[in-house]
Amino acid sequence: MGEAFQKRFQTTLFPLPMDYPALAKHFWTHGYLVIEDFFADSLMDELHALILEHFQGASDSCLNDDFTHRSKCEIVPWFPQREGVEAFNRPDDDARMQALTAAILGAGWHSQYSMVMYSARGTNGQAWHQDSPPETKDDYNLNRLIYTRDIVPEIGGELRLVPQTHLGGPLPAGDPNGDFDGQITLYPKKGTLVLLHGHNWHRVMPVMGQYRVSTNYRAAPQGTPDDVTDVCVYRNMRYRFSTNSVIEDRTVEAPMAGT
Ligand SMILES: O=C(O)CCC(=O)C(=O)O
Ligand SMILES: [Fe+2]
Repeated sequence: MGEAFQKRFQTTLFPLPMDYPALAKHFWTHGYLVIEDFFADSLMDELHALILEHFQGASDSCLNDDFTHRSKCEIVPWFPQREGVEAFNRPDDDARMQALTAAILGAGWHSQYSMVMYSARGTNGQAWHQDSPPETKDDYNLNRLIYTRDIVPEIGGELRLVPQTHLGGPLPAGDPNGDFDGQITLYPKKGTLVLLHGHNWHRVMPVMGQYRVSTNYRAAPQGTPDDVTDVCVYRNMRYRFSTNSVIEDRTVEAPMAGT
């Protein structure tokens, strides 16, 4: 695939009917896929209002302080479908979303959960990570990320990723936020759908203005364990959420000055 074609493909507004096999091929080549204007503004506004209502005034993290400190992750999650907030079923039930997911994950795929992620002003976003260990190659999640408001440079919270890293191994140990050759930065707009392989190296940039919100409809192929994302790989550790524990310390000693 030529460079110009790739660029166009990543940002084009896909007309209906979508070419699901071509989109799935693009996803499996690059480890991600961006489709602008996938969801109507009216649905985005409705979900956004519910998100703001939920987070109004409160942004206490359910993540413990040690985790927040070590992982450089300052995002507050909310699982609206678990609380019966029905409007959040609509993206999940969308026929195009389901067809696209099936084209990527194959028959028998399933939705895992939807998770709204809220980052307050002045927070760090998320350091580089893989949502699950890449060594078990066939166990992975698909992030189906929806943005109810534009991600813009003035606010921050850009999604940064390294294409094709879903095909390789673990993130190298090192600076949790250090740059990589070949990294790209996405600015998803209101209504954009970003599909991202859980083994792809990705991070969320710091949030400078107001707040930042994304909603992740996670899905997985048939046979994937429900706890596939229990262990997250960072550049300084592997962390198990169910036990709130660091299962591998990957801290790299900074070289001594003058050596
Ligand atoms: O909020 C985003 O843009 C990406 C968050 C993320 O890393 C994830 O949902 O796995
Ligand atoms: Fe992630």
